[in-house]
Amino acid sequence: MKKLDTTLYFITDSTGFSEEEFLSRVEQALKGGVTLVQLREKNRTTREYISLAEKVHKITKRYNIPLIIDDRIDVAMAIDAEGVHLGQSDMPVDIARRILGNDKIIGATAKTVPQALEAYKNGADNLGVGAIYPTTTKVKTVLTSVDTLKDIVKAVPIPVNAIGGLNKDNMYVLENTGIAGVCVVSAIMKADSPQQAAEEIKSKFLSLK
Ligand code: TZP
Ligand code: MG
Repeated sequence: MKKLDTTLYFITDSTGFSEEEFLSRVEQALKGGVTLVQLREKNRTTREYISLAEKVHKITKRYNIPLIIDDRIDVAMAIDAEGVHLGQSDMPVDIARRILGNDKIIGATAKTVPQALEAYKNGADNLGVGAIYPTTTKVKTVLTSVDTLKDIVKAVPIPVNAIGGLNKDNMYVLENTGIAGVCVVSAIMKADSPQQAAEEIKSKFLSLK
């Protein structure tokens, strides 16, 4: 059975942290109540990605939280992660679904209603939509309006998460959008206390729902 609670979807970024500090921050975020973790690594060799993914997976399993691997279905399969997240330039969702089977979580990025419908029809379990605000995290993205976010939520029956520049103080724009949750990188990753940041963002989001 796929367990999918995307209320507080924490996407990691190890840039600038020692491995020890990085893993500690991931664990603090889990203590703070994140409901899904995505390992997102853009500058590692396959071997390094697998090695780090194994370490993160050991931690997420202790908290019974699914681990999603960004971009790379080979890395996800290598460590038996719970799922993958695929962007518009990554492996197409239908092909990934054929390879991974029905038990794995496949998330997709969508910035428009047609992209969302295509991902859903091809077997995506959940969508990430954004960037809602400009982001300091290294990513090639454009802004997505809150209106488009609402249209996407109406168009597909799967959980939709907002992403991009979100923190506890600017999430109010997501009120009445119908989203299932928020995706956050730096507001947790770079917080003085990732645990407290996760707690605050989660309760803020739940208060908007
Ligand atoms: N896709 C759209 S924005 C983004 C991704 C991966 C990064 C979001 O990072 P942050 O730090 O929460 O703005
Ligand atoms: Mg990607």
